Amino acid sequence: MDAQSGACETAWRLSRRSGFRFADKGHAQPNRASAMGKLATKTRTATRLKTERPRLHKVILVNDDYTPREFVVIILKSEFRMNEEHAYTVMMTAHRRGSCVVAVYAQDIAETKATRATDAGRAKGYPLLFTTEPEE
Ligand code: TYC
Repeated sequence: MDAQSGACETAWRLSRRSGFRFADKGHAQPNRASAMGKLATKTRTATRLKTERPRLHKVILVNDDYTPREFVVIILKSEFRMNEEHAYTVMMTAHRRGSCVVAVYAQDIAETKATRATDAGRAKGYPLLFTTEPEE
């Protein structure tokens, strides 16, 4: 890392934490010099750097006619760290309504969990399906 990008990185961190405004432009203004002709003012334009949080992604449980209810509950408990009551409620919501949001995570975690849970069903010969989609 060169000296300039190091300074830029530091400025970025500071501005994220504190909202500190950094002056990035300085212009001498000779037209506003004093009567003495020796003093000049400077205009500083502040730049606030903004970062957006990555969108969270929903993991969605999709109903089917073949996967046993008890198996769905086992997967929800093991892969999504749910207790029995919560897992049963989510399973029954998908059973009755066709699908149910299980949880929201960062995209890579949502996709990994959906794949692992779907694969666990497939390993037993069930068509159990978990999908993901970005939150609004
Ligand atoms: N509908 C399944 C049954 O009656 C149970 C089930 C519920 C399966 C939810 C999948 O996402 C699901 N055996």
